Amino acid sequence: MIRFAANLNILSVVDFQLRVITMKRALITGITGQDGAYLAKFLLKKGYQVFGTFRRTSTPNFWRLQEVEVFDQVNLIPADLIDSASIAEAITVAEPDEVYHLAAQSFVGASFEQPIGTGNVTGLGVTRVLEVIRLINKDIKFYQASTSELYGNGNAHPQREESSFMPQSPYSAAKLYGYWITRIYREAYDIFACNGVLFNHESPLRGLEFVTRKISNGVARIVIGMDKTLPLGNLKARRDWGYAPEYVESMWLMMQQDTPDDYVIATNEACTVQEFAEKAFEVAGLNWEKYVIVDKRFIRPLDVNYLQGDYSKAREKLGWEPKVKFDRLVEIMVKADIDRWNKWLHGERFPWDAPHYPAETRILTRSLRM
Ligand code: NAP
Ligand code: G4F
Repeated sequence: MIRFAANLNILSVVDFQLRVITMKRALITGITGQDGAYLAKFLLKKGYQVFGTFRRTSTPNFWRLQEVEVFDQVNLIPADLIDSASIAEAITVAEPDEVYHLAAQSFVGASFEQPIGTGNVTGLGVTRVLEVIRLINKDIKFYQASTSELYGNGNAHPQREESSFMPQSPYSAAKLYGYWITRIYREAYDIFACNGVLFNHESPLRGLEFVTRKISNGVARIVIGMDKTLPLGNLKARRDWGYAPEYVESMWLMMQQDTPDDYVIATNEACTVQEFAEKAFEVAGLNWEKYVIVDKRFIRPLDVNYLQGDYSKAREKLGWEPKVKFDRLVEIMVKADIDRWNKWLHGERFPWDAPHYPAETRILTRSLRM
């Protein structure tokens, strides 16, 4: 089927026809999140027509798409993971070749406060998407955003694809269900469905409640004199921290293979939260010990102690390799937040202070309402 694509650079009629016929269509659930924004940018560069689901919010939430400068190139479809009909609508409207399922209640801390909601969205939400694919078009490829949290505390490290799972939170229990339902749909219905078991990946687009961004933003606020301390929880937790823009490439690579499979994506290096704080304050020329305090409100009822991923399979089969390592990652994040706060001091808005739904918002539904 020839599909119309609004963002084509048309050089000639032949070129137009070739490109329109071959242009792949991707649907990203959770396009407003950290990974969603980077993946949208990545896929647009690859020549995809990109569709993404978003939730209606009282304040617009498109700042990440604006920050990576793709907002006017993506097509947005309203959908919520607790609403199967809206997922069916999104897949019907987008007619995707590939679905990247990134949407989730993704904050482990919040999953202890809302365990049932997290199970519904982060767990059952996966089945809702897979069911629509099974019923509408089994040729659609499916990527599930699985997580290193699945490993919990039950393993030696580094963890690899065959390591056992021992979830330690309602979030990771829900993700474990998502992991297995993905494999079950692959085997039962022959759907191209794969799990990317991604270890922590961070960036200046990371949500403020996650520890890395909380630290980089906290350092920036201390630098400009807004705060005097940075309260944190478990400083001893070890994570394998990578750079989000590189991790989204692995998602695409998994979807281009001849057969669907599951892959660990990581850096194979692990550092503690304390080491992240030490390095972050060092980037700003400060000594962390003067500012970091432990506040028990940020200590979880259960926590994962040590995550370090062995990405050998991804390197061998996908040719994927991380380039940005720990020190550089911390530097990128701290410098970005200091830059944002300095701009704010000079009267500029923060990127997330989007004032209204911009006029160029391309919202699609079958019963177009705008
Ligand atoms: P994120 O920034 O928190 O983005 C989550 C996305 O899900 C947002 O677009 C959010 O929409 C959407 N969402 C939440 N609840 C929803 C619902 N009920 N219906 C529809 N959409 C909903 O997360 P991320 O860091 O980009 O991570 C992407 C995925 O990878 C998540 O599934 C996460 O669990 C998983 N993962 C992340 C990491 C990591 O280190 N970043 C590692 C392993 C796995 P709003 O913007 O409206 O909130
Ligand atoms: O930054 P975090 O909240 O990330 P966490 O729990 O590792 O989860 C992230 O990575 C997972 C992949 O492994 C994803 F699946 C998940 O969606 C999410 O993206 O916490 C990291 C560590 C934890 O051990 C936490 O207890 O930092 C510790 N920590 C210490 N003080 C803190 C704080 N975490 C937060 N959020 N805030 C603190 O003040």
